[in-house]
Amino acid sequence: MTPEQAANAKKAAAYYAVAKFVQPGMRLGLGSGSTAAFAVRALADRLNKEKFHLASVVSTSMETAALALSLGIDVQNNLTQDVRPIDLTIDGADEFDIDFCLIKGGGGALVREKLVACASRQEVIVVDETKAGVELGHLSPLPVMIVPYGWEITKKAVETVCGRTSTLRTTANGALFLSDDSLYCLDVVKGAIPSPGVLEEAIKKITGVVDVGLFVNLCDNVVVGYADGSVLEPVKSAGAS
Ligand code: A5P
Repeated sequence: MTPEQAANAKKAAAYYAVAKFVQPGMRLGLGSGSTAAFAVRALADRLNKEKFHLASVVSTSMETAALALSLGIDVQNNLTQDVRPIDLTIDGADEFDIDFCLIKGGGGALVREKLVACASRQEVIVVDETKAGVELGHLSPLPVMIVPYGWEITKKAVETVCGRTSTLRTTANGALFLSDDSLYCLDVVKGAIPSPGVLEEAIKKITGVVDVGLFVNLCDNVVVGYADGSVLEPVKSAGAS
């Protein structure tokens, strides 16, 4: 896909999801990443046109909060008790499988994204067509957020549990990547993840790990956008809980 086709696909999924799932009066969660950014724009467009009120809007990253604010959406940047339970969160993903398990964290926002997903009654994932897999792990590295202190020890432990090497994430200009919560990010190299829940649990037991980009049983709906502007909502596999 060209960058323009990818943008078309992301935009189509995001605008469809906002039109279909957002209702007046809801408590909303806003995801992070380039597809979720289209959802923020779609929400701003709907609010400007339809002038309805939302009970609350919470963001999963400082970047999303800044975008929402710039578009006139009254957003808060912390998951406080008064915005819970969230009725609906619309977020992106790096990969989804037939059970709607996800890999997230390509943008390094996975800890906040998982906190918001766990607090949400409905999690809708918007993606372009390149994110669909039968089994997780083949399309995207697996992000693991760790505390900076002792990171080399944590990195080794993560690699042992995953049976694969990892790299410490850096930014485009070569600086160490730091999340909104001042965490480092390990990217475990691609490879099959036959049991995402088992791997998630094993990685989370490692001291120094804050969370991993495996989202299991947290996604209710997926909206896939295509380069021609069409969208599809795949059905969750019958085996999934
Ligand atoms: C942010 O940390 C991620 O979880 C994003 O939701 C994910 O990387 C998808 O991003 P894009 O929509 O930019 O592909």
